[in-house]
Amino acid sequence: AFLENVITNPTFYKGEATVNFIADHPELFKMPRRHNRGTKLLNYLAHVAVNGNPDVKRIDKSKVLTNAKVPEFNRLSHHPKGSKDKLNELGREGFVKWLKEEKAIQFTDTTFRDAHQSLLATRVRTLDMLKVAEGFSKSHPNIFSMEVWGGATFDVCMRFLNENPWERLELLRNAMPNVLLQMLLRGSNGVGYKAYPDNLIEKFIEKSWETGIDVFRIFDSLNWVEAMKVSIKTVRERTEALAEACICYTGDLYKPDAKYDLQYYLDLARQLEDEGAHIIAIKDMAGLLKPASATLLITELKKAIDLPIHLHTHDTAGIQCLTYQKAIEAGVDVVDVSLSSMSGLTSQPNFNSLLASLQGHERENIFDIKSLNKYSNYWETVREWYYPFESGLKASTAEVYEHEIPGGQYSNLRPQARALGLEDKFDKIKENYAAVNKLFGDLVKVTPSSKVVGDMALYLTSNDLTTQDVLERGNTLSFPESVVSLFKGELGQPYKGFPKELQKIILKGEKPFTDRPNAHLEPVDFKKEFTEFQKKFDEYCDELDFLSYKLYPKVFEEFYARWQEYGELWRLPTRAFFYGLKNNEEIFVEIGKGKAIIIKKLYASKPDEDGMCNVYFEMNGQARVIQVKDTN
Ligand code: 3PY
Ligand code: ZN
Repeated sequence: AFLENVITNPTFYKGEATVNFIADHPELFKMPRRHNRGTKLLNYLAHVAVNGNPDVKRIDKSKVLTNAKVPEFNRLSHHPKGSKDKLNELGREGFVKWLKEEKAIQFTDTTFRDAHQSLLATRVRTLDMLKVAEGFSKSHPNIFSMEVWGGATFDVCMRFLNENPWERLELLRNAMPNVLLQMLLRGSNGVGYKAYPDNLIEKFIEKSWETGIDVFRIFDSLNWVEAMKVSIKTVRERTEALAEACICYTGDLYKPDAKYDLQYYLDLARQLEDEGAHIIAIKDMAGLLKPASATLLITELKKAIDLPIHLHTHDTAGIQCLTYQKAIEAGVDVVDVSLSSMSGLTSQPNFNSLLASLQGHERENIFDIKSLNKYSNYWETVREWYYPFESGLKASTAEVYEHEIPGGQYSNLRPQARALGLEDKFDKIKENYAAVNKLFGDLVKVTPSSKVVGDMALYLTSNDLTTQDVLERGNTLSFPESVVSLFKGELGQPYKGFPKELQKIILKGEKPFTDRPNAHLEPVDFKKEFTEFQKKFDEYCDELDFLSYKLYPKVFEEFYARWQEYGELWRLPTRAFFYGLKNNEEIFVEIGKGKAIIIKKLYASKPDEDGMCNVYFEMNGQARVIQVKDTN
């Protein structure tokens, strides 16, 4: 995104540029600053050699991190036709009709998004996906879709991985042109934690589609349809992608006093169908949908609506393959899975095993399981490289039915607790999470509403408070900002409203609102603000960078500064990125198409009296020395 110029412009390279081309596109003729790529990477490696990667809180010296074997594939062959080709051929209506009529169960592979969001705090880097993306889509073109973007990946890419999320999407799109690429969109909260102006969401959807997204999975963290309308409409009217609208599943359908009962879900699905959804997703973000409930919910949904149904769950309790079995028998059209080594626990159910269990089933979909196992083995090795980000959960747990923490949040909650010095109180945090949910009137808990419940649980735990204390002396307490914002209405309206007394206690006289939070936000003046943005940053920053900035101003600013200093860090191998290089270790870095450099770290000197260290390298055989201040 920072680096487009005339050579990459399709009008130009197809020879279709006319005399006005230069006048119309002055931006393409400014030569970007491509030089210094190698030096910038050396700056980073020198920095990590002396100060470490700030995201890695503990290094286990005994870990042996081995090389991962990429399953073989033919780089010269064409991609076989896949689901993306089918969408192009049939158009949206035809595609939806095909999906409803197709007998074989369809699969979405979440390995590139939700699986690592839920197991490794969203830290999996673009390079590790890119190595297998082409081969996977060539070997398994009958995958329904690959979930590759959205959710927490956008934020984490910039904040922790120093990667441009748009570039990730572009690279994956090019590597997998034949299969549908899917993203998770938090409705009017975009890929963030708060409401954004409608026209920003519209532009974000348009650009996401242009960059490569085919399926938008849209949800609202309170199941509030009002907050999903703009997104569904935009996907329908401004793109050729599929709008997959979610009913988020929580609680237990079968409990006699369930707040969210069968009727609730059926009404919700009908409303989403009326709003123009192409597909309905059941988003079971915490993995609470039990097998019998799946049978009931899917059987009844099939009668209530005329759309394909896509089921998403997390295997936290360990029985979700059984739920899938029941769902498949009840007629669900697509289920979300991840490759074995990236499945289970707070992630999605195991793709490879589920396939094996369905062999001979009337809805079997034929995949080459041996090949899938090879991909799983690749990820098994790669996963080890990310060991500092493992959640620590060792086995599945029935406790999830009590706390209802979403899979994607669970892997983050422990590091959050650790950062607050509360790791030894993790059991209490989980208990408080459930208590807060009850206090708040039993909410749908998924980003960002789940974050608010989590913030409150951490707040109670660190201050040794109970929910009773909140009700009795809440007037004297100052609550986390996110809690106040929720009760003000800034994330929308929950089913059956907020508990009124509690709302008064939390807002302390401030008036809540009940209309859409976006209605209170100034629309973005794209023309004016984009010009200001380019002035502030760089004339090579494009519209996509501008969107990143509008969604996450501070995160983008810091990311941009690091990008200027260190360049394209996604190109570094993962072990080098997180842990730096050992003395005399050599790495090979592809810095552009067909262009590679070899970097060898020799050693780092001890700090001098000013704390400065010299780090000695060889780059393509030439000696280089980089000075870095030791800030430890
Ligand atoms: C997200 O919004 O990131 C989620 O994965 C919710 O489940
Ligand atoms: Zn999920």
